[in-house]
Amino acid sequence: RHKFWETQPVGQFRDAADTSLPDGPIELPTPLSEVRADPYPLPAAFEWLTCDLDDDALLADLYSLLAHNYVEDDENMFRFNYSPAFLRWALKPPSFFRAWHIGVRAKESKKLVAFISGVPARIRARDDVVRMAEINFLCVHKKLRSKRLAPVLIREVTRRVHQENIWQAAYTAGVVLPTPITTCRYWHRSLNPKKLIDVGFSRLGPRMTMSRTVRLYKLPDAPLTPGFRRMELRDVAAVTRLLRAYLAKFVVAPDFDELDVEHWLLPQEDVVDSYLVESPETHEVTDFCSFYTLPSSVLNNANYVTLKAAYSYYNVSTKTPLQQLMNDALIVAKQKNYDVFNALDVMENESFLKELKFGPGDGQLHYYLYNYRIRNGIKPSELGLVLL
Ligand code: MYA
Ligand code: JJ1
Repeated sequence: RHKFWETQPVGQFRDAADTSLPDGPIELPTPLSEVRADPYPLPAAFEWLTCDLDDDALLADLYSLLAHNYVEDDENMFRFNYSPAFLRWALKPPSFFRAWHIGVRAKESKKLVAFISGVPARIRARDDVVRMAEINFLCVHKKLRSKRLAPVLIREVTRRVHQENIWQAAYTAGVVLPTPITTCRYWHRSLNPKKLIDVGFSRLGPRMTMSRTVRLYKLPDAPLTPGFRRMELRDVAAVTRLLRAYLAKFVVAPDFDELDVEHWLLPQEDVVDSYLVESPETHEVTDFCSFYTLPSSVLNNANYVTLKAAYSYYNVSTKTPLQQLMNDALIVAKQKNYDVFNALDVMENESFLKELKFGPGDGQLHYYLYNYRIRNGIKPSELGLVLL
């Protein structure tokens, strides 16, 4: 059934019943001298390209490949439209490897036709902090689909990760592969219901009019919690402490240090936004919330070309109730003109989704680890990891 995935060190569907297999690496590292030294062969018309994302022309080519060929919903009405600034942020975290930004070009035209990337991360699974690659942005041009190029890209990124003496990876996909550690659902909170209905993202509920719907989703003009403000560079240490203590509660979560927090959570216009609550009395940072910006292209609509979506990222509440904190996140997203606020049912998100008028989407997101077994998997609420 899975000619490629059957050959890989991932949980196989047939092992699901075998409770004797231990948690942890599926196969041991091999000596670096045994890691294949040269790139896997590509069909003759194509060549590998290690991408320099500081090169604006190359970044524009990557942006365009993804904008036209990356992930769509099941009815092909919307397609993710990651911005160039977002791609640079996502692919250049602390200690990134340029060799893990892997393109495939047509030899003759030099056109970028496929891509896959990895970035380094420390991810904790139960008590074990593991150096991993986070694999993302796997894309093959629509005209080159179903030619088994994806397995070549995956083998090549694996080889380059192994060259750095890293033997595990984490990734997400909308498709079912062997074998998810957990399956999450997307939830959506309308901020601009009229536009969402006009583009077919949502529908008018039964016995609802447009004006009742607009009223239903109305939000205050400004955040309600005293001391709620944007995160700044001076907050990195306090946010790192909050986040580390919080993520310790989950079975699988990133192990963030201050450099990671500065990169992944310090606000960048139209890329990532973070807010916190600073106690007006003690000036202590007690709560934190964040979202990233990922618009989608609206395919085939006469009135609109893009949908501006915010995606819930990492949130920590110690004093402000999580529901109140996320309501303030919705308010700032509305102020900033987002059309919809999306969240997965990971971490403690279930505790506010229904109350804050999120509704379940038609999309699922499966989480995977490569060469690391977690027997029986975990629940979405046990997952403390959000990939972009
Ligand atoms: S998920 C986002 C993936 N991208 C898209 O969905 C964009 C639109 N689609 C495309 O560009 C193509 O359809 C892709 C497949 C490129 C997805 N993850 O070349 P093929 C398997 C893993 O003939 P194509 C993300 O970025 C499929 O089961 N495998 O197919 C995370 C089959 O294998 P098998 C996938 O449609 C990526 C084989 O590929 C996926 O032309 C994590 C068919 O190849 C998928 N999303 O191209 C990658 N889709 O026969 C794994 C299909 O066995 C990383 N396939 O069923 C693993 C860790 C590596 C590092 C390890 C380090 C230690
Ligand atoms: O956005 C998604 N679905 C939307 C649009 C559906 C359009 C028709 N298919 C959706 N809308 C309903 C919203 C409604 C608002 C009011 C309250 C009730 C709900 O459900 C879905 C997620 O739900 N997105 C996708 O399908 C995109 C792909 C998701 C897989 C992602 C793979 C990621 C790659 C990893 O790096």
